[in-house]
Amino acid sequence: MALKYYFDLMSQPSRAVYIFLKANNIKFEAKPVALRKGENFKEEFTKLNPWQRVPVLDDNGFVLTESVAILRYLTSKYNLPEHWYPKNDLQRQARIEEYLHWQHLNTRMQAAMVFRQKLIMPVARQGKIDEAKVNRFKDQLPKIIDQLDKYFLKDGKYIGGNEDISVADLLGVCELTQLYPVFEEEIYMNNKNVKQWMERVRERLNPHFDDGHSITYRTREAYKTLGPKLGAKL
Ligand SMILES: N[C@@H](CCC(=O)N[C@@H](CS)C(=O)NCC(=O)O)C(=O)O
Repeated sequence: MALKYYFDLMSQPSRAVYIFLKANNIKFEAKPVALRKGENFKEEFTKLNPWQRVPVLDDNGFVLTESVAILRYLTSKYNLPEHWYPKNDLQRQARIEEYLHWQHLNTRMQAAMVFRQKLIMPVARQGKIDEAKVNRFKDQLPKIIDQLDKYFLKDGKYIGGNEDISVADLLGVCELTQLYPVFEEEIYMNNKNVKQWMERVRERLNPHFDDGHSITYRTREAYKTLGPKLGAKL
């Protein structure tokens, strides 16, 4: 099989590309990279991606990093339906691009950092959470959820007023589900529009959405009993 996909389902962009591949019935050879075991720092993986990060796609020797680039590449290569990434409608495409650039310092950064501070960083601190650091990122989230609601989701079922799902919705929802294992999902559950959008995306992509989130759901269950001590056991 020509297409190899390197991922860890605990990584938000990895999940997004995994769900995308499954939902579009694109066959691939799965190459899991366990970040918790430091497999991304191994020599073989570093040769593939010098930044030692997932996701990575290897299409018959053509190696591509960065989830956004991978999703766009797959959309063109497999000539997927326009709704995923509109190629023939400049303004619809630009709306999706707008989110893809905005996400980095907003949904992506803040949700990832809350997760990191609540689960990964306590490993070095005997299971203790630095609440001030958690709050520094968490405090930004209500503003970001509000911007999603009032700007990106203001006139349609999906980001940018689209009637059907795009890569922006997929990446956006996978970022926010990173809050789920550490019980911070009330941040989006309290916003009806954002909550309904997340559920819409999940339903639109199931069974692949839940399959791609199986580890997320399991981690939540384990966090219930172990809390931040779970990080050391991952
Ligand atoms: N902008 C990149 C982000 C990739 C990234 O940050 N991956 C994280 C997991 S979500 C990673 O591999 N981290 C490994 C590490 O920090 O050691 C993308 O969207 O693909």
